[in-house]
Amino acid sequence: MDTESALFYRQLPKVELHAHLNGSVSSETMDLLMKRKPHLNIERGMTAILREQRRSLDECFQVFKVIHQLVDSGEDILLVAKAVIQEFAADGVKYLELRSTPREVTETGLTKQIYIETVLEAIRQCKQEGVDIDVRHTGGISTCLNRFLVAVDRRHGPEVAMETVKLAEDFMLCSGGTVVGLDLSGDPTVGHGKTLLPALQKAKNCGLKLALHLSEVPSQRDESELLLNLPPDRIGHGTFLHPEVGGSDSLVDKVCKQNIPIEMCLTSNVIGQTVPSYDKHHFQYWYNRGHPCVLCTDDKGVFSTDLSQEYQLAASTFKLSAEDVWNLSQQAIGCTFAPEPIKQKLEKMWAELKQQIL
Ligand code: 6MZ
Repeated sequence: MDTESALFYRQLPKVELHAHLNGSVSSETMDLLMKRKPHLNIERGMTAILREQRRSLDECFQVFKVIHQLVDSGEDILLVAKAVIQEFAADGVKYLELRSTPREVTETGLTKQIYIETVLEAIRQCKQEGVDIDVRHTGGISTCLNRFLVAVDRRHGPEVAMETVKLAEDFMLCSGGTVVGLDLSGDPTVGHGKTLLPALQKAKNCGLKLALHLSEVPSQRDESELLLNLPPDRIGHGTFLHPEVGGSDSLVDKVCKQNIPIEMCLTSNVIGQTVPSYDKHHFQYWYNRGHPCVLCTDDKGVFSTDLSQEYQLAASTFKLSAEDVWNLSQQAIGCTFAPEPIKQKLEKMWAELKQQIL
């Protein structure tokens, strides 16, 4: 099939491993939330950035603060989580690991416990409504298998991180396999990962998989050295790990020796200006080394994108053939935190769909 056709990317079965819930809310859902809360006077331009626009990372983080005002109750979370899952499924995502930072809001009665329960309820409802993997899979259906990573916001410091890990552990034990890991995210210019090491180590010891944002900005070199010793199970962004951009051979060695997959979000990095242009994206460096790279959206709502567009962008920028694109999406299966039988099911699905799509 033609790699310039948008249909090819939509039909391509995909795995999404780096999607922040509140950053993934679509403009349609935002409209609903704005209608529910007219007194906040929030307009569309405050919750999303157009593809052509550029912002500082700091400005991007301001957008999340606005969105958090709009999504502040259990009811809102159920609405956005269901919509986000359905949108990923409609975009051809067959397996989704969603991540989100549990919040408490006294005025609405939202607690961190309720927050996570509500995301899990959204996942359950989507499954019941058929937005989940179909064991008897036949090609062409919009199905999506969902997992959840509990996120630690680095800005909140070590105590909150430890509390969040305890919560994540409890849910890992009682969610029937839906809570699989822990994400470390938040404004990378704030705080230092060394203070979070005990919490991250505890998470690892209790069996949570670790997906850590690493070297999203240049100043995180020492932190990355430290956190790579854990080691994490996947790296978010990893923009400044390699020596050509101020990283180091030692960082690259650690990543390669431990074969840690890197989640890459092209549009997010270019809009947020941590990468100057698509053709300078670090995807090229790691892809050329044969290292596992997983294309992801990061915040599809905030950065006005979807996973199909991210694959199309990578293909056109780095001159990937249809076969290359297919292999890239299939390789992501091995990078999921899913148990082996699910991975095998996904592999089977990819094999069946390959006949029809390639
Ligand atoms: C680091 C990011 C991020 O958790 O409320 N987040 N952290 N780097 C990024 N690159 C742009 N994009 C999103 O989703 C929003 C939260 O995800 C993290 C931030 O902590 C943000 O507040 P949730 O669902």
